[in-house]
Amino acid sequence: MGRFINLAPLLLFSLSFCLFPETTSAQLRQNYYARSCPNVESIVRTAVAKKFKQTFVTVPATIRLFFHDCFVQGCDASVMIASSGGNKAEKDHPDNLSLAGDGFDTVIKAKAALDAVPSCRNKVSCADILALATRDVVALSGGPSYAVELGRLDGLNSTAGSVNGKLPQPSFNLNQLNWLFAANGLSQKDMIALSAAHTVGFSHCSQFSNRIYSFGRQNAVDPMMNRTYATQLQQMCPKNVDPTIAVNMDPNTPRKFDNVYFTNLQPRTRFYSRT
Ligand code: HEM
Ligand SMILES: *[C@@H]1O[C@H](CO)[C@@H](O)[C@H](O)[C@H]1NC(C)=O
Ligand SMILES: *[C@@H]1O[C@H](CO)[C@@H](O)[C@H](O)[C@H]1NC(C)=O
Ligand SMILES: CC(=O)N[C@H]1CO[C@H](CO)[C@@H](O)[C@@H]1O
Repeated sequence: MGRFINLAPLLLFSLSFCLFPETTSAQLRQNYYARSCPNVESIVRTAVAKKFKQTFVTVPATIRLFFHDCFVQGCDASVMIASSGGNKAEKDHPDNLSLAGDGFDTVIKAKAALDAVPSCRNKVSCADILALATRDVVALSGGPSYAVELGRLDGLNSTAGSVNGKLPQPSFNLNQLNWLFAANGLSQKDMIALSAAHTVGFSHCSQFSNRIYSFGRQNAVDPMMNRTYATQLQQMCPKNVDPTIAVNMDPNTPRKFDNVYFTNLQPRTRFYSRT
């Protein structure tokens, strides 16, 4: 991976913009590895499918890893760099504490499969592997498939400090979410669509317990919340639950990449009293 330098333009779901306008930007394209590693897509897909059979966690873990990688210095796989000596890398920032190991393992396994093919050895960036693997886990769990443009270069630089302020917090309001996504070239519509990823995977109860137990002055359920969903969350996350407990964000179809996460969120009433 040493030959890849982090000067590539950031690309997330084919919305690209230039982080370093002073450098010439390489254009990503679907057939980037046509000569060096023509079977890159099938090799990655086979490795990801094998990992998926071992554990479903592969799906949410890979998707979230891609998201966290892309929002910090672009999609350069720098989230995977290990800390060395006193240098804490991105993955050691508190916001990464809950990144599941299976996402890292998915990329490592796919890279090993590529490196086992002589012509592909050390040719494909981990950033591209992560982008392909994310597409593949979405499709494997029943979501849509899509073409992925390639040619990302791996970053060599990863610091825990670089994560500060780059990832959205569950406490963020709409303006804060819009602002953070806009900083990545993404619209409010993109932000909402991408949040659909929460149709798979876990959240620790502590991330949202205020919404189901101690919202506002009434110490009650957030009145905006879908009652059915709030009740399901309360059942899975009793009051004063062990903070290490994590629950399915979509309790209805936790292993399907579908739109049920959005259905779950539909509010009780069309008339909001809050502003
Ligand atoms: C819109 C702003 C977002 C916020 C505030 C947010 C917040 C969170 C939180 C609090 C968790 C639970 C972490 C834990 O307790 O362990 C989580 C999990 C997750 N997030 Fe997001 N997220 C956002 C956007 C996204 C986006 C854009 C994606 C990907 C496209 C994504 C993918 C995931 C996945 C797949 C999980 C489950 C991870 C697992 O089970 O291992 N999130 N998110
Ligand atoms: C890594 O990034 C940090 C912060 O962005 C910067 O101060 C440092 O010089 C970079 N190191 C290398 C080797 O590029
Ligand atoms: C609330 O969530 C449930 C479960 O996903 C869903 O069936 C329902 O349509 C949602 N909306 C309302 C208004 O209850
Ligand atoms: C998956 C992973 O590497 N998680 C790390 C996130 O940061 C914490 C704190 O440094 C590490 O202990 C985890 O291993």
